[in-house]
Amino acid sequence: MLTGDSYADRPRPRMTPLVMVVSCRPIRFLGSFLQQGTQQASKFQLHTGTPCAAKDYYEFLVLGGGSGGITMSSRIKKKVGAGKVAIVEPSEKHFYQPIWTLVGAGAKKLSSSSRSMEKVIPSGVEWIKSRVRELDPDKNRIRIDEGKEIAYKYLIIALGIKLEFEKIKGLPEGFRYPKIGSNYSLVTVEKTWKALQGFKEGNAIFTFPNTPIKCAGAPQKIMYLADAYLRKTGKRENANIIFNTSLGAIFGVKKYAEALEEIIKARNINVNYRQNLIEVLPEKHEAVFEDLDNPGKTNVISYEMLHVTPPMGPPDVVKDSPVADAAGWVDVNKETLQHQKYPNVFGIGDCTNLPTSKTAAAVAAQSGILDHTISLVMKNKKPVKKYNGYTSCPLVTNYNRVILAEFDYNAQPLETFPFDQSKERLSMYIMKADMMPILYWNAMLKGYWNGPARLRSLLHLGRL
Ligand code: FAD
Ligand code: UQ1
Repeated sequence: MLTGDSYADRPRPRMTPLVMVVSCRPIRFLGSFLQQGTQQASKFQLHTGTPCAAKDYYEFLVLGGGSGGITMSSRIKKKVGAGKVAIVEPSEKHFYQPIWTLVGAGAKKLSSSSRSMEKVIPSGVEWIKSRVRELDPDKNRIRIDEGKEIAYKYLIIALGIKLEFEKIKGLPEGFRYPKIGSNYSLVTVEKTWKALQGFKEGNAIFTFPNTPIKCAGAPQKIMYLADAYLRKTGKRENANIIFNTSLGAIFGVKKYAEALEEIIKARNINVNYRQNLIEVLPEKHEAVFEDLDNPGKTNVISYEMLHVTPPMGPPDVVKDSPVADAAGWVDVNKETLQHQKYPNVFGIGDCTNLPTSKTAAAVAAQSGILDHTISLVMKNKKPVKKYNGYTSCPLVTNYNRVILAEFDYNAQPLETFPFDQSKERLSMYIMKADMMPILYWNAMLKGYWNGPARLRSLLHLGRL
């Protein structure tokens, strides 16, 4: 499972006429779990909630069945009705990734993070159980596995972000050894908890890479939880907790950065800025960091536990296509989410170049905006609703405490609740650990959650 083996690299069978390979029963295929994080590559097949049918054209094609893809397919299906929307997604399971922080700390079970893809795809939306291979927006069509082409009137791209463990020397093979884990992948998240439980004495190292990542708070959330766990089990005195980050600050929003700095001081955590993990030597339990401010200088640190946040980048199929900007992300208007060049193409979530923190909370807010944008574009009108960059990061600082960071494009706090959210609170932990998953599965994925903007207005009425 940890070979980095990819379906893309395998010899392909000769192309078979589509009708010959249509099947309602999913064929399991163990592919590159680790590389893709949430993706399970599978043999090409078409799969729908109701009858299995293959079409060459859909009014709406949604690429990716993650947070953005499922949410948007629910919303679009309500607009245009059954049979007109299809999702292209290879994975048999849909994952609620935000709970992986708590899985890595032993506070939730991994099984609680997933549902079968079939169950989350709305009825009346067809599931094309395949991988997108090529985008051809000039011809309004895409290509999937086996070379099959599908045309569309409107395209929604929600392909997420690509994990790039292989950019660190010694990984992903190094995950075969103990003492190392990563909350960012389905196959390594439980290894974090194993490493934490097995901790005896030495350095516990937590890393942050030199690329954009999803949920930029997650690399430090697991560190605070590890600190709490080691205190609870009487091992904290034997532990030196180190946060080695490529960034130059602990968090991008001043208000929350100041609160986190206090916690770091109080808990005796060592933070080293501008340190980027470049190699893991798992047999020697050593991690090698480059000093980003002193080119050529490296620091080697031995570890008793290592939590890796991998480098990340845009999915290859986006990067190599005309919808990408110079950095490889889907190039969308930052207020309307409509593509900058192709007016019938839209982007949502981690695969876009929206200049905000990549989170499911941001996807929720974006989905409300994109819903409006698409309604107007379908009527040949100009989109008007404007996304303000809302995103949120519940910074878990203990097994019963969260600082709820919420902010906009200008890195200004945009808080929902009428109290100071930079304080660690039990109520915000309960919201993160127990209420958010309910909201996600039952409201957001069904197209009923635009983020907390309305709730914020309501709760702040008393302040006006
Ligand atoms: P995803 O949900 O990742 O979906 C992308 C989908 O595209 C996947 O299903 C994938 O299989 C599919 N796909 C990829 N390539 C192809 C292809 N070629 N063809 C077809 N399908 C493809 N967010 C929060 O709001 N709060 C949090 O507390 C939080 N914590 C997090 C903690 C961790 C450890 C992690 C990993 C993430 C966390 N997030 C959090 C981030 C959140 O999960 C993501 O931002 C969100 O899932 C993004 O949604 P998306 O639709 O853009 O991508
Ligand atoms: C949110 O809307 C959301 O999307 C469902 C999350 O993703 C899991 C979040 O973590 C948070 C915090 C929000 C924001 C919601 C409220 C009620 C503040």
